[in-house]
Order: sequence, then C-alpha cells, then structure tokens
Amino acid sequence: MSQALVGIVMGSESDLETMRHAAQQLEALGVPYELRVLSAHRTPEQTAEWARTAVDRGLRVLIAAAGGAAHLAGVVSGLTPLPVLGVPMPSAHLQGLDSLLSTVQMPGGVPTASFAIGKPGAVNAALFAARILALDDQKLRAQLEAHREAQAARVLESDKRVSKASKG
Ligand code: RP5
Repeated sequence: MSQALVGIVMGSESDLETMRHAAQQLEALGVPYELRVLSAHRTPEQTAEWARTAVDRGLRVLIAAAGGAAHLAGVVSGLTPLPVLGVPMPSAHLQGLDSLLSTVQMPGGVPTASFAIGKPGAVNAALFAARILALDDQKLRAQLEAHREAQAARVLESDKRVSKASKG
C-alpha cells in the first residue's frame, strides 16, 4: 500500500471487530491508511507520539475509536491540527452511550467530530475522511459519487421489490 493518508487508531484490539468496517470502506475506495491500537489511558505516551508525528508522516485525516471512558479522539485532537473523526465503540455496560458522550462532549477550542456508535459510525467516519481527501482529488470525488449512486439504486430496487410484493 502507498503512503497512508488516513490514520485509524483504536483504544483496544477489541475495537477491531467494529473498526474493520472503516478499514474496509477505505480499501474499497483505494484510500491508503494505517491502523494502530493505542490507548489514551493505557499507553498515553505512545498515543501522544503518534498524534504529534501524524502530520510529518503524511497523514491528512485521523479516525479515533474508543469505548467506555472514550477520551482517545479528544486527546489526539488536542495534539494535532489534523481533522479528527471520533467513533464511539459499543460498550459492555451502557451500550456505547458512555463512549458517545465521552467522545462528543469536547470543550470549546478542541474541535473533534463524533460519529454514530459502532459500525455505522465506523463506515461514516471512513466515508467522511474520503470526502475530506476528495476536496483536492477528483478521482476520489468521482468514486464517492458512484458510491452514493449505487446506494440509491439499491434502495430503489428494494422499493420496487417491496411495492410489487405488497400489490400481491
Ligand atoms: C477502551 O476500552 C477501548 O477503546 C475499548 O473499547 C474498551 C475496552 O477495552 P478492552 O478492555 O476490551 O481492552 O479503552
């Protein structure tokens, strides 16, 4: 794979089951990425090093996923000028509501995007990262358009099937 443009970081390997959907979405669009497991709490120094060096390593957008007391996206965002897209992970006790609130409730001055809990958030963070990159990449913009059109076509097909069935 060529030089990574998107950095995906997650707080634990247990998040990979969800975050592989972000990686797969980027792969489908041909966007090179790097994937790391780093924790705001368990490996704070390595997390800071990764965030501080992201720009110089050529990354342009960061996706940060964590669950529970999910401080990873916010901490990373405080250490880099890059856009940081937070993905709250489903959690054992509060179904991800703790992750969502920890990710989204950032103090003013540290802008950090927050997506939906779990797989939809992982997929959308990847698509959003691609939209940012597509601002100066026409080929990627065309791929995103094709993706949007294919998605619409699938819904219209469903509509045809369901409405036909309902007529008996
Ligand atoms: C968070 O704690 C991780 O992002 C993960 O979602 C959650 C649980 O981690 P493990 O105990 O499964 O490693 O830091």
